[in-house]
Amino acid sequence: MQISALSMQQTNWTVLLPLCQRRCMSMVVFHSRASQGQNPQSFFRHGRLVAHPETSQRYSVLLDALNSGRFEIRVADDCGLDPINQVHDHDYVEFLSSAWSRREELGIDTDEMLATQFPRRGMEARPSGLQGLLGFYLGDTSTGIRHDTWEAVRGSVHAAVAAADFAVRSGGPAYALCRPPGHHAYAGYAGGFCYLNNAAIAAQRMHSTLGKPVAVLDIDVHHGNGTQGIFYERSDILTVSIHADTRNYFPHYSGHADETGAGEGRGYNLNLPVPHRSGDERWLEAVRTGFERVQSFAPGGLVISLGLDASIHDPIGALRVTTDGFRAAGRIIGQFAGPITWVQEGGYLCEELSQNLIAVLRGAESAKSPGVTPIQR
Ligand code: Q9C
Ligand code: ZN
Repeated sequence: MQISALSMQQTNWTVLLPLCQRRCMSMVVFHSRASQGQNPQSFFRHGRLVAHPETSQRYSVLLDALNSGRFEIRVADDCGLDPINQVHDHDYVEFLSSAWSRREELGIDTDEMLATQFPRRGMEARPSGLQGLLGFYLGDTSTGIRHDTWEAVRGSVHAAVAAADFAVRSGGPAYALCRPPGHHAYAGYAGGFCYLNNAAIAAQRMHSTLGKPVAVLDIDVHHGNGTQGIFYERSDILTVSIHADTRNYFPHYSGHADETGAGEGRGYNLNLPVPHRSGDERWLEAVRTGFERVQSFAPGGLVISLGLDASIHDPIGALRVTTDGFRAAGRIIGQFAGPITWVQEGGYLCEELSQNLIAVLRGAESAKSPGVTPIQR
């Protein structure tokens, strides 16, 4: 009798738990068709002109993977310019939205406008001419302006904001298939394939809708320098970045452990650089450390800058993370008890790109948050 009572109890739990997880912890995906646009042609790698890695094929490949994985997929609504203006400088937004229409000022016929001069320290004047403005607002040569750049980067923001709003409303996780990526974009300029900082915009959005502190955890292989810069003097949005050591790696001029925030924000930025060629073990140790900092901050919501370019197979990566490593990272992060907005950052075409995305998202879905019992949620 006792034995059958016990087995009844166990049967109930094993039935209830997966049901509840499916209802509460399954990921909803948001994207915009505008991510099909903006196909940059020029990319200088070590001074040589090569094919640009940040193409719309990334969007198709990732969307196909999510479709095959039977995720719930929704097209994001247009959230307008307000969420962008909450994070970015108005003069920069004005430049991005109007630069293509001014192209004739360059006096050449072109399908892509690139910067060729960049202001250095001590050169503070804002020029009025278009060529000067390109150098003023585009941080490097990887971020050209094309006919559909503005539309594509806005679409990326729509996905991020729709996902952030869904996560806050449902209390669960949402994934934004943002493309172009965003985490290298500062308040006032583009860089590293990024124009508008989707993750920062999502974090600011969650901050306003929740009325609580928010954390950003960045696991892209590159330092999330734009996100760090945007929130550097704030204590209500924590920024944590795990990335390949930047002493000899993009973005080159930031990403070190001694960058801890300034003013009010002192102590609210954490950089966890890892040595080049690090594999799962070393990387996951940093992910755990970063996640522990997030938990100790006790935010109301969490944004993940999800780069997949820490992969051992990434064409421009510097680390050696495997598909199992990504799944394990998902399981760590999925323990967070509040709303999570996953924002796609880097991760470039390679055979394993799709499976790494599915692994991290499934890992997160399968994680049990210790503070939340199935019956409460
Ligand atoms: N010779 C993201 O993953 N590499 N951006 C520049 C210049 C830029 C990566 C190399 C890498 C940017 C979102
Ligand atoms: Zn990256």
